[in-house]
Amino acid sequence: MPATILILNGPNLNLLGRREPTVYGHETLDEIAAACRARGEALGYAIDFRQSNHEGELIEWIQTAHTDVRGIIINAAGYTHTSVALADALRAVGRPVIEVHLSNVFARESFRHTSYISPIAAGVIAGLGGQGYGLALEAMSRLLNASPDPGAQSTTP
Ligand code: CA2
Repeated sequence: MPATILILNGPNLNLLGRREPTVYGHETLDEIAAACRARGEALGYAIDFRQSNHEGELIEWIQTAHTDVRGIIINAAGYTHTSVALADALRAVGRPVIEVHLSNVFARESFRHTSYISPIAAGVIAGLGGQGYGLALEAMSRLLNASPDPGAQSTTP
């Protein structure tokens, strides 16, 4: 079974493509998920792509990330700027994290310039729309290749 990259999406991202296209574009979350699965397969990873409007559900998914989850890509949406609890869960799970935002949060209201997740993230991608997820997958794959899974069987005799 291929190793898994968990991609988490926070509140209201289920509305993508249907509301506020001038801010968030025309692509739906299902379309982004399909592109991520294809890119993940090409990179040799299974993609577990999820969205929730509930902080506790996101935290439970992080806490129960299976041992085959090697890395986490997250667009925590509004919780990015508010949730110490989500950041604590990401820190505790001990997997590399890459933070993604569709919009350039630094060109928007000042409350979006603060992220509780950035200090624990290996990197942050913002402002590139749905393609940010694909770029995050490429970066995660490189990160994981640079630090192989300690639990993996060695093929060297
Ligand atoms: O740019 C991003 O990806 C954000 O994470 C999106 C969040 C926002 O609170 C962050 O500051 C930046 C908002 C997600 C709401 O998504 C919608 C999509 C379509 C219509 C309405 C909301």
